[in-house]
Amino acid sequence: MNKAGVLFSIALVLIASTGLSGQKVETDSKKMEWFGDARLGIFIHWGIYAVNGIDESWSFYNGYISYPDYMKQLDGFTAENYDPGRWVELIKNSGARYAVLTTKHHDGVALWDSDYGDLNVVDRTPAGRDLVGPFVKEMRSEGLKVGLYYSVLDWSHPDYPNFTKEEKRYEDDPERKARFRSFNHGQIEEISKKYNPDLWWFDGDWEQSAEWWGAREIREMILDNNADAIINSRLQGYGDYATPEQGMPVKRPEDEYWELCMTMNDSWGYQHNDSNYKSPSQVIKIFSECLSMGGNLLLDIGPRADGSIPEEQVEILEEMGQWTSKHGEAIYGTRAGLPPGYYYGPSTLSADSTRLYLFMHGRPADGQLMLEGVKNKINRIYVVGNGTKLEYSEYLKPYWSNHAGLIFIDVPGNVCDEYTSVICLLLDGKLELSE
Ligand code: FHN
Repeated sequence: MNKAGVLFSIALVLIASTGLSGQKVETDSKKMEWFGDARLGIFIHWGIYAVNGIDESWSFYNGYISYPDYMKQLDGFTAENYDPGRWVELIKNSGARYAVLTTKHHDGVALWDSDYGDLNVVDRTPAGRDLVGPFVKEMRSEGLKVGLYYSVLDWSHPDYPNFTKEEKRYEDDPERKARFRSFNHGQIEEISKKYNPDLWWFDGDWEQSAEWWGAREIREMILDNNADAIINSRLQGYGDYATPEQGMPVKRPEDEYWELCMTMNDSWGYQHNDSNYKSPSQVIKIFSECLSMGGNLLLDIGPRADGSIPEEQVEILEEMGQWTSKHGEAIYGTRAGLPPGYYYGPSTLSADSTRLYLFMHGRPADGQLMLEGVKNKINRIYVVGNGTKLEYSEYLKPYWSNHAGLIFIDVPGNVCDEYTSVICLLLDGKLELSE
């Protein structure tokens, strides 16, 4: 690419970035490559809230349990069956290429041996050891990218202004604010030096401004230690990608990079009373929508206080794994698919735009799929993960018209996947669409 081309690409990245989440920084598109290709990540909410099986941090903030009673959970957090090797095996087999572990939620309980204060699982729980390091080690040895979640707000810290919904510690106190900031920045630096995550997943930034958090300084500190580290959007404008939560975008987001974070049931952490799990079929449909709009899915699990992963969650991960391993070519490294109106379902495109993947939930009632507006000659149509060549016919394509015809693809029921099938169209070149 010549110099003008390079400048143009940088400008495009900048435009795409600033459009989203009020981003105030330039994102290096090179460092985002693995993230854009990965498509599936696993979120892990693990903390003392799993002991009672209640809302992480929010349960005391909202007054559903007193703070002292919430903190009594420290005594029950054993991690006795924590097997990071098993966790990573499940994550890898699900088809995820990265995972994000909560190192500290809004309750302030650190999952590692922090030198800043003693509110951590090593000093205050029967677990008695660092729980982050072994996970990071296993992830790296399996070639997966490591994401670490850190809540910038800390409702337990004596110098943080907010305690509960009803009780504030102070409104304006520069000295306490400075003490909190050095604690906060100290912990972030500690994580950076100890574990050097590939991705930082900040949370809780909504309570204060970028200036209050020292967000610019946090970003600089992280990137000084690892220039390739990716930072999510929740740092008051100092992040690299958008993080819609529990809400599927209806239209393709403007942000070049985004990730939907979503629970499997209705809870982030383990809650024995929550059995409202989405089915594997529903999760795969949601994942397909993310893929089709060029985003990733960060699918959450909530291990128990002993470190075991509930069976319902294991089952969803395993079913995802069956599906992702069969349909990998339509998932990893692909780009957003067709704009609305061309095909009534999700779709993706290979990075070189010569393969179009049509996703099909269930079976077509009359055995046919319809596709509009694709101008290319189609060299072959086949079922992904199965290889069966499919027949098709083209209509509304008179010899005198330059407009693309209507394609009807025959899909016999016996080639369909139990969940979502994917049909690949091998094009004669880069995808060209009629308006
Ligand atoms: O308050 C948290 C919530 O507990 C959970 O951690 C989610 C995950 O994205 N984030 C926050 C709300 O945005």
